Order: sequence, then C-alpha cells, then structure tokens
Amino acid sequence: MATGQLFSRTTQALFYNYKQLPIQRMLDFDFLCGRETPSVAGIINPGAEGFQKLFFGQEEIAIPVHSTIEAACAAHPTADVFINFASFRSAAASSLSALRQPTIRVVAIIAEGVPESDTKQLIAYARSNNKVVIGPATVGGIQAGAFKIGDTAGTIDNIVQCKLYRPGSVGFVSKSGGMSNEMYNTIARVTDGIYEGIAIGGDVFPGSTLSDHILRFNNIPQIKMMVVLGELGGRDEYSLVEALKQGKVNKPVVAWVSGTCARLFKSEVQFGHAGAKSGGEMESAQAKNQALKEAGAVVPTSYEAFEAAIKETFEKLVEEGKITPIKEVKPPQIPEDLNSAIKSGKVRAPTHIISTISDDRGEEPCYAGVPMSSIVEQGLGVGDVISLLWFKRSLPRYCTKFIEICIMLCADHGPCVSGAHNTIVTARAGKDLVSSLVSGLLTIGPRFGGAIDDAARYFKDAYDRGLTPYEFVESMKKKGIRVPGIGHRIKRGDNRDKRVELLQLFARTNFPSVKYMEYAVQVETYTLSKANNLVLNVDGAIGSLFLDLLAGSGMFTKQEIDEIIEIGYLNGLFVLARSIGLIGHTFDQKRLKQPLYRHPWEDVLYTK
Ligand code: Q5B
Repeated sequence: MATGQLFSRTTQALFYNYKQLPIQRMLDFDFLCGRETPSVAGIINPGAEGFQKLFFGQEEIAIPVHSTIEAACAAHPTADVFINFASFRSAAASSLSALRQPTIRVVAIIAEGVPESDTKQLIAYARSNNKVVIGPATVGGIQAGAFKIGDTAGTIDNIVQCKLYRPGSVGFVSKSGGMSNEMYNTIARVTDGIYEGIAIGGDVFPGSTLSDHILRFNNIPQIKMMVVLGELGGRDEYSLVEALKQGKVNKPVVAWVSGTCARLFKSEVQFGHAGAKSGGEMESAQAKNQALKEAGAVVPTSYEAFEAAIKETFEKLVEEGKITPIKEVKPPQIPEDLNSAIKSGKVRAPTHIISTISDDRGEEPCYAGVPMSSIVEQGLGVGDVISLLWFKRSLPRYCTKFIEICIMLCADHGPCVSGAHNTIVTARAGKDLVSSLVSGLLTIGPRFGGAIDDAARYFKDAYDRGLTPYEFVESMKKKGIRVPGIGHRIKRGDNRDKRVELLQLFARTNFPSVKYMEYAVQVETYTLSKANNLVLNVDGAIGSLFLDLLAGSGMFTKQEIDEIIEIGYLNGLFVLARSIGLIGHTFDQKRLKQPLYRHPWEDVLYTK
C-alpha cells in the first residue's frame, strides 16, 4: 500500500457487533467494485459464535462470528480495519482492545456520545502506536472502487450515482457524515469523482483530524486535488491552515467551513454535532474560511458557490494535463433483495406454508380470526380456544364446556397407568421435562387413551348403518377386531368408571341429542353380558359423545363431520388432557428427588 493509503481493494475488516444492514451494504459495495474477496472477514458479536449468512453479489456466503476481539484477530490476521458499531457505552473499551491488537491498523468508531476523556485516551494510544482512529460519531469513510466502512455513502443507488464504484481523483474530508453523502454527489457531478472520502465525525475531539487526512491525501499520487468541508466550532481547521502555510500541502485544496449563519443568532448556538458550536470569534465559520483562504485554499463566498469552485479547480487541473479524466465503466447490477422486490411489486414468490387457524402478523394474535383480547374480554376458556384452533369456529358454550370436562377428567389417572409409568421412569432417569412428557405421551395408542377416534369411527358406522348392538359386536368379532372404547383393565359392570358417568350426565342434561351415546350404552349392555370388564371405557364414552356434539350442535356439515372422524381429531383431547398429568408426574418425581428406577428381578418371569 502506498504511503498515506489507508485502504485498498484487498483490505478486509472485522466488524464489531452484528448489524446486518451496514455489513450487507459493505458487501454490496464490494460486488459493485468487482472485489474478489468480501471486505468483511469476520464479525465480533460478544458472547456468540458461529456464522452469519450474507450475500456477496448473487451468492450467499457464511461470515465467521467470533465472541471476542482477540479470537477474531487471531482467526483473521490480515484483516487490519476494525469497524466498531458498539454503543457509546462500550465503544471506547472495545476500540482500545482493538487498537491493542498488533494486526489492527485502523479503527472506525461509529457511536455518538463517547466520553471525551475516553476518546482522548484512544487518540493518545493510537498516535503512540502509529494507528489511525476515524470517529467517534462518524459514518466512516470510503475508498472509491476499493473499500467502504459500514453505511458510508448510503444506498447502492446513491453509490452508483456518485460513481463511487471506481476511483476518481479527488480526496475529500469532512466533519459531517450526512454532508459527506451530499458532497459525494456534488463532487461526482463536477469532477471525475472521489478517490477517498473520510468523515472524521462531529465530536470536539475526533480520533483523526481534517489536516491528518489532507496531509495523507497529499502523499497519495492518485489524488490530484482535495476538498474539505469543515464546520464552525473547534480549531481543527487551523492545523490545516498551518499545514498550508508551511507548504506541506502541494495539491489544490478547495475548502468551505459551514455555519456562517451562526452570526444571525443573538446567542451562542449548538448545531447538530457536539463540536459544532462557536466558542468565540476564532471558532466561527467566517474566521476559519478567511484563514483558509489566506493560507492558499480555494474558498468560495458561500456554500452555494462551493460546487462551482470545485468544478473550476478540477477543470484547471485537466487543462494543465495533471488529470486525465478516467474512462467510465459500467458497474454490475446488484441483485435486488427478494423482500424489497416483493414489497415494490416487482416479483412474486410462492409461499411454502399455508396456515388457516391463527395469525400473529397484526397488533395481536388471532385464533381463527378472533383477537386474543376478545377471547379474554368475553371470559372464554380453554374449550373455546380448542374450538377456535381445532375446529376453526366458535362452538356453543355447552360444547366448549364439554371439551373442558373431557380435559379435566382425562388429565390424570394415577401413577400406575402406562403413560404416567413411562414418564415417572424417564424423570427418574434424570431426563428433562420435555423428554419425560413425550416418553409418557408415546404410550398413547389403541390400548391406552388413543381409542377415541376409532371408537367414534366404528360406533358412527354401525349406528348410521342401522346395525343392532349384537350385529355390530359380532361382526367385529368375526373380523377379529375388538370394539374400540369397550373394556377396561380395572373397571367393571359393578365398578363403573366415574368419568364415563359424569360425561354421560353432562351430555344428557345439555346436548340436544345423545343418540350415538345411547347406542354405545346398548353395545356396552351386550358386551357386559359376555364379561364384566367389557364396560364402555372413557375413550368409548368421549368418542360416542363427540359424535353427538358434532351431529347435534348444528355447527358442522355432514362432510365436515366425516372429515373430523377421518382425520382423527379426537385422540387430541386425551393427548392434551394427559399432558397435564404427565407434567405433574415429572415435577412430582423431581421434587421427591427419586433415584433411577430399576424394575425388581422378582417381578420378572425369567424363562426359556
Ligand atoms: N371382547 C377388556 O380381555 C379386556 C372386547 C370384546 C367387544 C372388546 C382386554 C383389555 C384393554 C382395555 C383397556 C383402556 C380386559 C381404555 C384408557 C385410559 C385409562 C387407562 C387406565 C386412563 C378383555 C372375552 C370376550 C370375547 C371377546 C370379547 C373382548 N374385548 N368384545 N369389544 N373390546 N383391554 N383400555 O377379559 O364372545 O366370549 O368370544 O385389557 O383397559 O385407556 O386407567 O389404565 O385413564 O389412564 O381377556 O383409563 O381386552 O377378554 O379376550 O377373553 O374376551 O369379550 O371377543 O368374546 P379378556 P377375552 P366371546 S381407558
């Protein structure tokens, strides 16, 4: 790299704090310039490690993420620029750490409001270690066609308009980042464009000064003229005045110090930047403009005349043969992001998922179109939520109450049933809540809690076909199928399942019709005549009663009822309900600090 040169087309940076947009803008700029390597080598995101996917032109690339500055520097020893997007609270500490790394040469600090004492410490460290600090309170800088810091120069459209994708002959330095965007435009209009542009930042103590950069530009052969935009407040411009007077700058400098309007105010005015307030006559824009003019800079009479002064100076250099206007190149087209292209209606893209039960995009989530606040305000319960999310409609209160009773009655059935046993064994093996829960849930099936759908299917088919209970049970027996919902390991004709009785009582009192349930009871009467344990069990009761709910509520078409039975919604009631109990068993075992379960040998028949 030539003396004075901060960046090149191979410069790579480490980016502190993951900020997707400015990093992507840097990579888009790289692509526009035809760089072969991305200008961001790594990201430092304290506490996080891995990779971040970003676009480099049309390709996606994975940029390594490191949790510490030291790790990032060790992994990317050729990345010598540190772009610090830390907040003002942590910017100084992280910048100092970066400056202490032997591989880091330039640190750009974006944050505004870094304490001045901290900045002074950074400046002192950088000076004594021959390093460069740009900022704080800066957008950064750019070397046209080579390297760009963060958000410098704004959007890709602006960068293309300002021809920043290829180098020109002008070195530009300003205090303001916002105004530097404006000036990149101006300079592109009246010259062959920017070679390098730096915004030093608007703080009272910038890490590097206007004159630091002008002196640097003076050593860069490709830079033929310099443009400076200062502002009122501080004395930075006077070091440039001194450099000019001492003949340290031998290329034309066109300068303007903004803030001449400050005199129109009666009292002292603080402009946008911390440093932009006129402390006294010397710090006024007028005094600085005058001093620059006297030192030999081209200083226009107003900001409006700045563009013409730049143009005139450039054209003179062309006439003198000191600048050969460069051949224009056409930059490549940056592929537009899909999201923004969709937003602007330029493209359409197929979706990958269809969802009809809930929507979280608005101000509040909606279940089947009903906002959550309305569910809460109406005092609805979990039965209503199930009705919305499973059946996509608001069912009458007796239906949602019935659903709630099913959930309550099936929530648990003691520690000895299949599901609870599995959950207890799993919890005692030291597994977590979810593992213990699913271990129990996985036992739900035709023999345990998962016969509700089949019970509904077979009872509906038999009833709708007009089979007598005898014909139904015997035809099932012929096929070798046990009637789902009939039989229980411990319940009997003389020890009925209380849950079944409670459900039947509720339905008889509240349902318009219980024809399917009455049919199931007749089937039970027949099976009980065979064996005392062939009772209508809880699966059979819920299955037959849900048929009555679906058919009697008037809320479902025949086709919808067939679909619900066909898909098999109803086992979901047992799965949901029993999850409550299985979670309880997990907590219970953990609370009781139960050791690993081992089944006793005596309880196993070892045989050949
Ligand atoms: N037959 C029920 O065995 C029985 C028939 C049938 C029509 C049928 C056995 C069994 C598991 C049932 C069970 C749980 C003992 C549902 C739930 C949740 C839970 C669980 C919990 C909780 C019968 C004798 C005669 C023969 C057969 C006929 C048999 N089964 N007919 N439908 N289903 N099943 N499910 O006594 O004419 O004489 O030849 O255990 O418990 O999951 O609490 O644990 O909340 O956690 O050996 O409640 O199947 O009868 O085979 O000798 O048959 O009855 O065709 O007729 P047995 P078999 P025939 S609740």
